Amino acid sequence: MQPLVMGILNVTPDSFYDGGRHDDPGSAVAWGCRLAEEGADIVDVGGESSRPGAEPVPLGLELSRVLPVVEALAPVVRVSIDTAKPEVARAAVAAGATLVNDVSGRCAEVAAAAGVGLVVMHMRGTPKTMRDRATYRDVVAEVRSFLAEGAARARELGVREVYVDPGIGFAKTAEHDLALLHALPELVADGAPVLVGASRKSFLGRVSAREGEAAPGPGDRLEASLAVATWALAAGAAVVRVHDVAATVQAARLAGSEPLTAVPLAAVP
Ligand code: HH2
Repeated sequence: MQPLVMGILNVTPDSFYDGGRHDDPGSAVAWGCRLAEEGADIVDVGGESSRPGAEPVPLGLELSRVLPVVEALAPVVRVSIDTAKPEVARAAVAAGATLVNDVSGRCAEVAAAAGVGLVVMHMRGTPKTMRDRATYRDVVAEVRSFLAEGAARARELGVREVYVDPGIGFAKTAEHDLALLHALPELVADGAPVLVGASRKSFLGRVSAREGEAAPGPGDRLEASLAVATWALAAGAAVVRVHDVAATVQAARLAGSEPLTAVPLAAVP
């Protein structure tokens, strides 16, 4: 199956990369339309940052951030709702979202009741506490069994479209993130379609830092993000969640085409 590109749209003032860029509904909707034009198969709308240390956002505020945007984008492109709160997931689905990106493990019932898809993501604690919980005996085995259980539970509840996501950067060190990416073929072999969200995350700064220099910030992690998206797709991931849709679509056309002779070639003068 052709892999999917999920474009990130954070309607927040404080997301680690796009915070404050689309925090009024008009510019958020315009950016979502642009992501769709660039080739996003799904636009993932979020109203609460889940970066390490982030404070929780009150329910009413999160709803007021995401609902107008979901409603306006749903006729244009497939919309997913990125939330930890079942109430937000329920309202967003009523407004037109057809995929619940459940970063908390609390939204499976909502997806089942509404007949929409679900992303089961691994994390521990909350964004505020998760940095203290990055201790594993065997991170790959523990994440794989967490995701297998979460996917089985979602299917038992009646969710038909279930993605699993190792939760890059969520209660993980850079070493854990790299171990999980390295083990992607094993996670893919477990059977559920895999979603990978590594775009511009902090472990990429660590990976691309030069000896003795400061690690590149989120704005300087595009190349590393494309490398990881390409690796993830070549390893069999079904979805990559990214900030840079146009660039990733280019990479995905090559990485997802087996054989390469199947890459669609445009007619050029
Ligand atoms: N990462 C973030 C948010 N939601 N959802 C899934 N399924 N997988 C992820 O890896 C993932 C996610 C964090 O990235 P971002 O939305 O860019 O930043 P912030 O949480 O600061 O808004």
